[in-house]
Amino acid sequence: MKKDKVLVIGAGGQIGVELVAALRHLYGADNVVATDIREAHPMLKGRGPYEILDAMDGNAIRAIISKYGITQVYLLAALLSATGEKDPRRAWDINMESLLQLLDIAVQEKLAKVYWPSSIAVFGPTTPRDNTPQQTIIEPRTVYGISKYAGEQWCQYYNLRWGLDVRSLRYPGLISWRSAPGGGTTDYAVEIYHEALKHGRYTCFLSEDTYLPMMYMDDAIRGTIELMEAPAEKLGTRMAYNLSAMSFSPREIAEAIRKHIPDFAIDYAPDFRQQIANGWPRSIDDSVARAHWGWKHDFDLALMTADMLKNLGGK
Ligand code: AKB
Repeated sequence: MKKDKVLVIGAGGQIGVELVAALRHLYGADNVVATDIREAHPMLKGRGPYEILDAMDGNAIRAIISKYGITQVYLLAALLSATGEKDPRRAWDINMESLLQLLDIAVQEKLAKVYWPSSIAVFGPTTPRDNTPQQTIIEPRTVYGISKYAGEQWCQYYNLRWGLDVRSLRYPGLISWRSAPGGGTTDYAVEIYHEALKHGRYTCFLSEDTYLPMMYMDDAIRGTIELMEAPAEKLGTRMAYNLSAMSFSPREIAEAIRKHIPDFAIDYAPDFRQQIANGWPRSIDDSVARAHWGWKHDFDLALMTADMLKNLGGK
């Protein structure tokens, strides 16, 4: 078993609950401290150390690092694209303040590694939308995207200036059955499975031909840990890596679900999230991650759909 002591901030969210489980498997339950601003998520209760923590409270972060002898931190707390547009200043404050606090603490406390997620939301309508490359025009139009792009540059700055080993991925929409997403534009791709099983129908808040890059949570968790385990000399960029698995539209995911639930019905009522999606890539070129540290996805739409429906209690 590995020696590090790991802190996960924002552990109660969609990625956190699954990442904590994977990290506890790798490092041992007692060596992974899960924290969130809320009471423990049921998947985190009684399974290892848990603390209530506000990601913007630097003193509280420092206290937990010293209490547990933390060597690595994953900072997952954030407001996502749709929630962010409802309160842009709050999204900026939460997303940036939590990162800047942690970067300073990481340098002062000489942490071995920091992980901070970025997103395809860094891209905007002026970015090439198909096979979006690692380096391209980046002019985000959501406050979430602006904060993620600024954060990427802060991560690179701390690496270049202070030698901090900080790593990051630009996640596409993430689809999971153990944990629910909250406040994203890609959330429809999780809701649709729940509604298909519960009601046999779903009203989608994006239009039928809106293609977005997506990934099954199993791949995302494995990719995150593989990036963190990769030898530092393999990482040719300290901006976040493009990461990709599949791209599909609401119409295509509905067709995949109909292979298991033939009378599943979908209709479309696009709302403000349509405009966010219209500014994002349709597909992502992640060849740099594949070349630098060997990234490879396992799940496509068909495999993911079968696994989602099986685990959510369907066929
Ligand atoms: C969102 O939709 O805001 C997130 C993301 C793509 O980062 N899922």
